[in-house]
Amino acid sequence: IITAMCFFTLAGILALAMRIQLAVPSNHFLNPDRYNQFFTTHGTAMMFLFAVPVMEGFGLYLVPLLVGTRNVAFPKLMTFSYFVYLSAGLALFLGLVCDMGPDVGWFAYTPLSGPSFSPGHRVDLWSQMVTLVEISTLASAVDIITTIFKMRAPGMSLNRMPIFVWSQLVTSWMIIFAMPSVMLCSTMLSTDRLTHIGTHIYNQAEGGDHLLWQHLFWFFAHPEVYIIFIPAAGFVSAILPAMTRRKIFGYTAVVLSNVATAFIGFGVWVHHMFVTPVPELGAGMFTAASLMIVIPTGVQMFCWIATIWGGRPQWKLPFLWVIGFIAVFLIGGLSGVMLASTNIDSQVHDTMFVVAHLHYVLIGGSVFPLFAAFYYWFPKWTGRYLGSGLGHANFWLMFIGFNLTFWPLHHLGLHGMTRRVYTYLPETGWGPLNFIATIGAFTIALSVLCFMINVIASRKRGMLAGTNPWGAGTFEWATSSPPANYNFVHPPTCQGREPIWENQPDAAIVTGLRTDIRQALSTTTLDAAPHHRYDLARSSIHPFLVAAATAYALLGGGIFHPRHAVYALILATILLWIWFWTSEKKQRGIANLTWSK
Ligand code: HAS
Ligand code: CU
Repeated sequence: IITAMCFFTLAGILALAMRIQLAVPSNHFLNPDRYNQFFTTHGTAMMFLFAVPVMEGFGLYLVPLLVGTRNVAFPKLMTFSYFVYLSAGLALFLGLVCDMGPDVGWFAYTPLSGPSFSPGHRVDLWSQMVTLVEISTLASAVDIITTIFKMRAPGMSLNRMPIFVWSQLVTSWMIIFAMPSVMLCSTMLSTDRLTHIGTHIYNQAEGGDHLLWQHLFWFFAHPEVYIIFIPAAGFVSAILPAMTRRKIFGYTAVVLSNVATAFIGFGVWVHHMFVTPVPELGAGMFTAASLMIVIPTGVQMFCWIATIWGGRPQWKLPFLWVIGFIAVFLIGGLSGVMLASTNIDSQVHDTMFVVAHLHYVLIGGSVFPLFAAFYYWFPKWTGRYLGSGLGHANFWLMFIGFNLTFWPLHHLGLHGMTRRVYTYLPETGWGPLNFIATIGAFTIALSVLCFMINVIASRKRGMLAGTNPWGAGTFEWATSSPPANYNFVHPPTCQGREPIWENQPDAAIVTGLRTDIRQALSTTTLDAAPHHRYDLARSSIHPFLVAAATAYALLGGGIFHPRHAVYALILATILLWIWFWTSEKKQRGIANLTWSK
């Protein structure tokens, strides 16, 4: 989570530079080449290195606590995933510093990103870091799914799982189907580009197809936007019950909406390609699917509103951020509905209108809930509240700054201002609105600064929060704050969807798990009946070494010479062999646990 926030800050600084460049017409703060590198690195970092990883970070941290277990299923895999992710992020930003920042947009369309239009190593680095970061994302997704399916507290059947856990489950499954698509297309881009391999997969002149790139990329990238939004919606569903003193309205409807969003989300990708030659009937199908996805999102929205309506809302900071989210995301969702129409889209595609839409949904739909999550779970991490004064400054500066920055972009887009062009002429009349947007961007930066100061100041000196500061009903608050490394000495059992509220005073706890080694209880997938004791991995250097070999394989092989990939593969095989050879025996037979009342 912290690493993702660092990438968020770096990408944010790039955005400020772009906004300075666009503040007035015919500006020369950034030259066109630098501008191209900045917007590409900004988009790449925000989508690949911030938004998805930060949500997975929350998943890896919170899922074990929420399902009442001691750890994630595969701690070593998580370590591997982290270092692969870190190396991908460092590669991107080191590249930028060395004037090797990618400059073809975060969706890197071929043939622009192919060898003939983008010689040099900028795109090589980009495509390999994308593959690398998705290896990490996949590893985390596998870890989260296994933890959810096999390690829930006894009694936590699937229909009692907290909605945040559901959202992580759905998201992780989406990752498993979406990420291979982008890994495939970025690897094929690399083989097209590498002179030693020299395939022509996207090369129209040699019988390849450059539109194949767009299909494979958007088949990943559209689901990706819901991979970011669904966990954020999970935050909202987790926070609202505690803030309104009631259970979520329409649990089943919310869960099924998430599942439906995941399914429909794989059937809308062509709405990013309406201006390519797609057959009219096909385009119509994708418009229909894009409109259909509004239904599950709308169902969730109305369930949240009903929860607030029927509860006793407490205007604390996490709740304020949730309200901000509902307002801002609604606007972004509605511009999405407009874009889903081929007629409108063919007019505003590639203009600032799309930029306005994507920031309303991404910042509104995931950064606002993310801040709600920070204010809500900070006491879990530190035992202290985040300060209220700086918290309110953080919220209001963000809310005002955000709308100042991105509302004008709707108008600019409708007036024809295209995205990804480094400047514009004074005669266009776009100056004043752009200037307002730049002021807004700096207001957002100020807001994030307030947040950072708040975190640093509150970490040691914030108001003490106690074990269950919000009076919430889910298991993460059933242990001390901050929790010990093993979360629970005696893991709890579960008798309802909000177990702290619903468990009888004599509810059983799990005893008999060893405390001298990392041991957890494995339960059955549907009903979470105790099954066996499960010894978790010990601390180990191997995941780090395998991650380093993986990074070397992709970056060395893709940027310098394919032979590096071969060396790295041999190295990684040896390292993996040692990893598995030295792993502890996992199962210790069927559980003979004592249950104490
Ligand atoms: Fe989007 C482009 C359509 C949701 C993110 N989207 C993007 C890009 C990003 C992004 C990053 O069809 C740009 C990528 C790039 O770099 O080019 N989007 C939609 C639709 C929805 C939607 C229909 N998007 C998201 C979410 C995102 C996200 C969530 C991230 C978190 N988006 C598009 C289209 C494009 C696009 C086109 C391509 C544009 C182009 O030309 O490039 C929906 O999921 C939104 C549903 C939510 C709501 C609000 C709540 C619902 C209620 C129910 C009642 C509403 C009704 C509608 C009945 C709608 C309250 C009434 C309709 C009226 C107009 C009044
Ligand atoms: Cu889309």
